[in-house]
Amino acid sequence: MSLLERFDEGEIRALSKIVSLIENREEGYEDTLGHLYRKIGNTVRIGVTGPPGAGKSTIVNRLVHQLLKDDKRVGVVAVDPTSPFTGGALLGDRVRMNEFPIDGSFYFRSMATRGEVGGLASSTDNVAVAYDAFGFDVTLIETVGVGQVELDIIDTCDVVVVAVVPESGDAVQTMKAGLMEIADVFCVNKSDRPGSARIVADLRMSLELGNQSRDWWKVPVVATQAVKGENIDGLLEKILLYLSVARESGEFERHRRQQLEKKLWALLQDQITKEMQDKLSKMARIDQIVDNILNGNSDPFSASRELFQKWTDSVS
Ligand SMILES: Nc1nc2c(ncn2[C@@H]2O[C@H](COP(=O)(O)OP(=O)(O)OP(=O)(O)O)[C@@H](O)[C@H]2O)c(=O)[nH]1
Ligand SMILES: [Mg+2]
Repeated sequence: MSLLERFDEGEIRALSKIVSLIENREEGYEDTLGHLYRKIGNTVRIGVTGPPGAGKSTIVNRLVHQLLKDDKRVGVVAVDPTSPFTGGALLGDRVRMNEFPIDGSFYFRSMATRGEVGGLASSTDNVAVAYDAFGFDVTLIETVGVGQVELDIIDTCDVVVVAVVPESGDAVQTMKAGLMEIADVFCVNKSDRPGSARIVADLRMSLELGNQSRDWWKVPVVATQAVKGENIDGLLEKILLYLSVARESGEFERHRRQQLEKKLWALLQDQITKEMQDKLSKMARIDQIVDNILNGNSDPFSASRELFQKWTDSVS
């Protein structure tokens, strides 16, 4: 049987191989994805983001348990900013994820960012496509939001959970970190810690006062103690509520269309850039152009305009 046939049969090792193929962009991965794209659309993607150590992995772990209990098939992608081989937190994740079944109802993959931010978003999205084609009901994506959100989680997920802890500071700091505008559901984790009730109230008030950009959804703030599994059902309830309200309002569909359109443009842009560079580096002496700029005889703006003209002339 071919790899794709085994994948279609629901063999987890085939999924694992395909995910590696996609992640490493091995030859032929685009054709494989093209094939997978024909049968997707049934998986909901839940993103969990927030500052380091907020408890994202613990929350994801608990959500997986809950979803498996509800007879859902679940895939997880954890995007870790460190290498998979040295990241301590990541090894921790691995161990904890080992407690799950290997009967095809669960799969976990972690991906290292290794600094390559741009490519990561599309790799994560592509892996989620494989999960979808494999038949998971839910894909959970964990990513760290440090200062600014590294992976554009909104472009990859249907719903975004932002996890914060009492130690992350108040609503103003959350806003500064850019987490306020991306949250569909807020989760204040480590509710056993002092200051938890205060940050919940603080976030609720800020959300109330801030101009909520959506008239169809009021961002809820849920307090959890993930390490004990406390109120994870409450969190899941709000996530599912968001998804059903989004579907009813048409926002779900609109968002997915927007994601696809963005992906299409990004792919096209990659292709154009590559082709343009290939062509222009044959047609023009880039090193000489750089020399001219350095010598004060040209500037990057006019040089790029001239190069662009050269390229458009060559393709017309
Ligand atoms: N006290 C307390 N500790 C918690 C809770 N949830 C998670 N933790 C602990 O917080 C630490 C960090 O949890 P993780 O789930 O690894 O956090 P994370 O956000 O995934 O961390 P990174 O992926 O490294 O950013 C672990 O030691 C957890 O056991 C909680 O509700 N209360
Ligand atoms: Mg984690």
